[in-house]
Amino acid sequence: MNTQEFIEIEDQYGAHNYHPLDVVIEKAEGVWVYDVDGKKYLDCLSAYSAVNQGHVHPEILKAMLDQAKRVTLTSRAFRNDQLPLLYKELSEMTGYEMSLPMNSGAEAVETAVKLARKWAYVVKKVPRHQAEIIVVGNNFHGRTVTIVSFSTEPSYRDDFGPFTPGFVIVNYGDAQAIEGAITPNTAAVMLEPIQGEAGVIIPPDGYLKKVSEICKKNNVLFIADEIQTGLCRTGKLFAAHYENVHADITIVGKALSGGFYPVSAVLADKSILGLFQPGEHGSTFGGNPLAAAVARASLKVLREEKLAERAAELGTYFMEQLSEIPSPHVKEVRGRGLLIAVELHTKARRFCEALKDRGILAKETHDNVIRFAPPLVIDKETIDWALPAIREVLNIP
Ligand code: IF1
Repeated sequence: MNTQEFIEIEDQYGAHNYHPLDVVIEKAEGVWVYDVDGKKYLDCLSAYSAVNQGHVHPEILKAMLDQAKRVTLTSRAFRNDQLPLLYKELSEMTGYEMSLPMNSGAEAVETAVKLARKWAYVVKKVPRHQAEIIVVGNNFHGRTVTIVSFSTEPSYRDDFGPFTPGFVIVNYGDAQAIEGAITPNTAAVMLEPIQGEAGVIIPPDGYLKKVSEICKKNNVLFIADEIQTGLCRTGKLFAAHYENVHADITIVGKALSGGFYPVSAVLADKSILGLFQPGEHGSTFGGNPLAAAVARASLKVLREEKLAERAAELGTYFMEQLSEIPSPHVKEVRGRGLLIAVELHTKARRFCEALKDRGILAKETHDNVIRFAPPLVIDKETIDWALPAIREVLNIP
């Protein structure tokens, strides 16, 4: 079957909860993906930063296959030989004493919300069911009803109420607004160190540090959602590290599995994660041996291939080159590492379609922004290969 035939089947039988580009991918390797018509594309989305290690990384594939032949799922009613090793390797790599494994990013965000609320009631003595969590405008933390309860994007929340209470929304980038929103019932502040879905919004210098200090001063937990910005994407292990901030709770997902399997986790010290008692929280697949083996291999690739340093170096180069492209459409080029946005004066969709026609897959976000976030294993030669096509597209009438 060809592209059109696949699309017709998808349109007939599948819910239309996305508006994907008309490319039907049948194979992927490294930074390249291949469609059913035999066309080759440079992936500049990396499945929203889940494929930092490159598509079908051989080491992660081997770890997955080897583990799948042994045991895939034990449930947490019993123990397995992979999860303890993942716990230890996550702690050594991130500096957190403990972690709690889940599956999707949203599940890990929900876990962090429950953990912060429990900490408020048990440690801070906030009266039960009055805990407040401060979040920021244009946030994206997932799609569950609780999470969209504090979304400021009407299409993500308006048809899905009634909503979960206990969230206070302030402007992103304004540390004083956070201080002003703190009450005796505030459990935590939760935010993305860089707002991905909002269009790669980078906060003012010092913002994360100030928020962290305000949280410490007011006995409030700082929760960093690094599901998209973490694990080397922005040129450091965590984006919060650009300001030397070590959040009380850090949430990871996506590249934790290199795109092979849904694996997420909440990272924190024992004084916080030690609050969960047996049976209070969990999930069928959370912490399964297959997920743990895949995550261990994914983290190993990040370390051994020095993907943070690579993202920093190649991201700087890519952004410099993009910034030098003369174009009547470009308003701003911004980013950190290989999380790059080209903001246009106009809607970005048609430019993404034109890029697709030239063998580059990029996705528009928030209407006017083209996100360039290739796998971190990209090389300078491939960036140089892509630039002429990007230059051409940024100058279509
Ligand atoms: C979609 C967006 C990106 C995330 C952050 C939590 C989650 C995500 C910072 C939830 C997930 C994904 C979800 C996917 C598209 C993509 C996305 F455009 F939706 F917002 F990346 F920018 N925190 N982001 O970015 O993790 O439950 O998806 O594993 O829902 O369309 P998840």
